[in-house]
Amino acid sequence: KEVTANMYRQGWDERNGGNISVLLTAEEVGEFSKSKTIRDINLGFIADPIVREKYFLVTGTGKYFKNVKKDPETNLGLVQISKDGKSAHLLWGFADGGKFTSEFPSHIMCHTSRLKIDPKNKVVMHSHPTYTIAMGACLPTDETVFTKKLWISNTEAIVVFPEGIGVLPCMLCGTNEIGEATAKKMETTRLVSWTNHGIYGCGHDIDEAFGLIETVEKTAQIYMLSLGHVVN
Ligand code: 2HA
Ligand code: ZN
Repeated sequence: KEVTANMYRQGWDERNGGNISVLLTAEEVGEFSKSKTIRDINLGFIADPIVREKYFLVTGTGKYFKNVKKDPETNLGLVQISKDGKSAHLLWGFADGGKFTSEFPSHIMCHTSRLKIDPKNKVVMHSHPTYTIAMGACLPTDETVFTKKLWISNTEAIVVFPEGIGVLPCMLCGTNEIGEATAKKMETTRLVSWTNHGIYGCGHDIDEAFGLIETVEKTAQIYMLSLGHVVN
């Protein structure tokens, strides 16, 4: 609730922009792990065995970050991925009959990639930070170029994301294809820029995912304010 409100206040998540998913343990889910399934929601892809039967708290499709705090039960949902990886059991939330974000394929595929190399990964976060999108629009879709421009604009950048940032060209969002491409990049980096759209970040907790995106955005702001003419 706090992070969606904060991201909205930053101006990164206009209207229904942005989405977040958090992997929860059975202990964290508590009594809800025994809840009867409210309904099953088709995933539209087959989830990898590593995320099957796992619980995710996720933002809803068409829902606004600014509204999560005042009405979490409508704007968020708690789901458990089915045993066969084809659907998600809704255990709580999406109270108006809604469903998870259109970017859920990307989220689940990114969780899959990260869990395979980092079992502590819990959070996947997607947002539309203004300067990050502007900077990506001014550069070739080349992750070495993007990464180096960020690193030379702000010394914090290389400290916070020494593995660099992945870059995808402008692609149709909400599809399995962009999910697969993002998840592939997430095998080597915790950050992926979607050219002309936004960014993905992940981490062990909400602070780590948010902090990565926040650092990229601050650095992109510096880059854009210096008109890309960083010479020192
Ligand atoms: O949820 O951000 O990428 C709306 C979006 C689509
Ligand atoms: Zn988006």
